Amino acid sequence: MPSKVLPKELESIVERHEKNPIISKKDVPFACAYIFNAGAIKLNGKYALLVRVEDTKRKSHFTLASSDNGIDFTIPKSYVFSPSHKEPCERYGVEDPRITKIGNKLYFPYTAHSSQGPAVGLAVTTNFKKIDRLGIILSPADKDAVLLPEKVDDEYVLYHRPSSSKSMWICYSKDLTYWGRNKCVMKPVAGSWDSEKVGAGAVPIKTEEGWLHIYHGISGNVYRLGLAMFDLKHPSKLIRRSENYILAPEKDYERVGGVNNVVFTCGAIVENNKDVKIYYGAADTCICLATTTLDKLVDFVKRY
Ligand code: BMA
Repeated sequence: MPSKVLPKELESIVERHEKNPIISKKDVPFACAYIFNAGAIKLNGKYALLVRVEDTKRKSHFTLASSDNGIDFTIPKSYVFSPSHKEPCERYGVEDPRITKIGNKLYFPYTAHSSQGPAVGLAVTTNFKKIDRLGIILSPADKDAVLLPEKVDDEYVLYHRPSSSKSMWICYSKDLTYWGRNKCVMKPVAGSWDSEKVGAGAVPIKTEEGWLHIYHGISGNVYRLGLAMFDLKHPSKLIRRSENYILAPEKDYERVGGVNNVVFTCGAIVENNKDVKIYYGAADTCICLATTTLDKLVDFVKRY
């Protein structure tokens, strides 16, 4: 039997914003090389992006872009978070923050880089004015960590990718410091768009059907985005996974840059009317916006 075709209208269930890239180097009021992969959060009606800025020494820091409409962002003249001189694991920079709100706290795991390889650091804030470091929570080589927005059975839940495994793993903690019960939850699929590595993307979105992940997959050095659904009560249980990707590098700004052929997300925002804004780094050079609806994403992961 021939394979099922993907209907034409589903080729683009996410729509690129006409102003893409919505943030690029020209919008940054200080010298930098690139601005990309951003954690995203909407607080009191305002949008905030914790964006990775690579300086001209090739070290990444975070700055905080803010916006009233989620499209036009302003960037302050300073970093909000930089590699700590006291932390050997951050010698080469801090990268790819993913912001999760739990209660009134904003937690952001990030990738810390050093000669040891990537490791996972965790920080917490309420308003980004004062940020507390909770330290390196996963030793090298590990990255692509994202915290679930709710505790499950009174434990925090973190998805991550140990570099040796190329797969997405889960671990749990009662105090955000000590993490355990590691388990592999989603592997690359041979011959597919995510055949080489898979890792977390945006903070998982709670739906009636489960935790919806917009994750990244790599194949042939091309980074694309796809969907997976995990069980609400047992977040280690993969229920569904889209065979088709939802976003791939096609536009010039996604195909050519610091690293070619990359679309990579660290954050999406679900509006009250269930519209979804996916913020993504393009070609490790700039920040773009793609929009869709939660219904479309859930339907897609169930059927395609
Ligand atoms: C991943 C991460 C991302 C980056 C991507 C493409 O491994 O390091 O920060 O956008 O590679 O270079």
